[in-house]
Amino acid sequence: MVNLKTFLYGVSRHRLKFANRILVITNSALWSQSVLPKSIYMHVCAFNTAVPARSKDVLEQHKQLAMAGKPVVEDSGEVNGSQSIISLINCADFAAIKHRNQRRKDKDETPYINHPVGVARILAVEGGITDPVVLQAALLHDTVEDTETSFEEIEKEFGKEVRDIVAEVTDDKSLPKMERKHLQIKHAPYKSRKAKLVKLADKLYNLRDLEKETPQGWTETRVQEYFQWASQVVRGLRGTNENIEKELDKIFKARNVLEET
Ligand SMILES: [Mn+2]
Repeated sequence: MVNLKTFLYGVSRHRLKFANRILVITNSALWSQSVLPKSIYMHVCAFNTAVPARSKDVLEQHKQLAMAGKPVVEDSGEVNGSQSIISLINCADFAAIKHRNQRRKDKDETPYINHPVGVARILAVEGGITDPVVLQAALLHDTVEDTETSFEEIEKEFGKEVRDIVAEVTDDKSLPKMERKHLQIKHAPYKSRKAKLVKLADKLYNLRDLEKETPQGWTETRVQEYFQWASQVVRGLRGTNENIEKELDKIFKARNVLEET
């Protein structure tokens, strides 16, 4: 979704002042009610092409209206709500297809898709997150790391904002495992807020899984080391979502790995 900050940032890059203009605010875009200069319009359009909730037809309609100097007003939040639901269903479907041959490491070999869906559930239900972009990224967060999916594919299907979050939470698989784990600790504090949310929910899901059952082939030491490592990553993600962090702390406390902050 294009928010006010993103839009104004785009406008400021063109060094134009919108102070005296009326902006029509819709859920996904802001449009000047006065005639938009073509360059600005194209810039706004560029932002919007990254919004999966906007179909090409709608964008074309907006373009025609803006070019004719007419305001672009979308009639109700209903449309945008439906668009968000559609984009979430699309993400869930995409992720289900991508992960179709993967299983979790538990003894029942649970289908892998349970994990991304569960991460999105933690964010929505426990974290109170309703931002569709964050929920979309949660559903897709392991597709590039663990399946044959490219960032380009994610961007084409779901837009740049979703791609960027997925990229932030994707480990570089060309690096050795220990190095990747170390980098997660090191980079955590510098992630965007949206990426931090996905990472927190991902960790909570995985730790709850570990609490339930030791994966096949794991020793107790390996499990304990995982909790230890996870608490160090989470340390860099703190101050992002109170509820999810509280749930993580319960687990860390029980395992005696709570980091002093
Ligand atoms: Mn994950």
